Amino acid sequence: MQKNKVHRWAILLFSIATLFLLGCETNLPTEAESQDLDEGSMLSLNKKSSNHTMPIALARADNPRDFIPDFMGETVTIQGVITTPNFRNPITQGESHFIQDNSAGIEFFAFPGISPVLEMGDEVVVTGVIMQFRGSTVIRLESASDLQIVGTRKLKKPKKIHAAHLADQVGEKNEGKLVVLKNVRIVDGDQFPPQGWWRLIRVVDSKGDTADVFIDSEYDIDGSVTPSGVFNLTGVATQFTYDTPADNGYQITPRGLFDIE
Ligand SMILES: [Ca+2]
Ligand SMILES: [Ca+2]
Repeated sequence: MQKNKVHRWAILLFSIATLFLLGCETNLPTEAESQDLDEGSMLSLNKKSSNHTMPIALARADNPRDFIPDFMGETVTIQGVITTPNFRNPITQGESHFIQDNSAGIEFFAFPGISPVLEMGDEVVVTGVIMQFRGSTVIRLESASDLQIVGTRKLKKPKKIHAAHLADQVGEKNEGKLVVLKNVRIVDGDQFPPQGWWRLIRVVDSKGDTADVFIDSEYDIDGSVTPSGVFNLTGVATQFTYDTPADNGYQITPRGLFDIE
């Protein structure tokens, strides 16, 4: 009898503690706070909010760090804004974009015919499977009913970074985010690709560090004149590597000539 009483008290105390912790965890960070949260600390946040979405930083968490997302193969729901045009041919390759919330950014992919056509600025709620492609953490849409466009938003200003922030290992922290490299120039000898071709080129910043720039053939940069002077380069921080661990191959991918100013 006494033993049962103790047992019930233990359950009651445990329940109170759990409720308290859940209460704490639903206090999601403010915009300013979440900029400072790294992926590890986001793990302490609750997966659920009122609409059962999780912060993107949590969806792409990698803790302890092995450059493989902890939710690999699992289904998650996120909410964010589409920051890029389609990186692929929608008919043959499907929809490929990046999505960002206040905590982080992530690549989005859907095979042809599954996703509605998405535009930059669309705010979406997506349920998908976390996967990895050439080192990039991706949320893959499995079914049309798992994506809702819930509004349209003005894109936030890109995060200012230096070329060194795309270096091996450290680049992971920015992967998926819209970023800007201020006052860069193209490394001598590198050129934009001809029309219809993609190419990896390099820029150098005022600190003398270089960053890889992926010029996609889907946009209007290929075939245009290579700038000779200094400019600000906006784009999404991307990754492409065949290595294990996938801790290198970070790049900036501009979305068009409007990202070069
Ligand atoms: Ca991991
Ligand atoms: Ca990665």
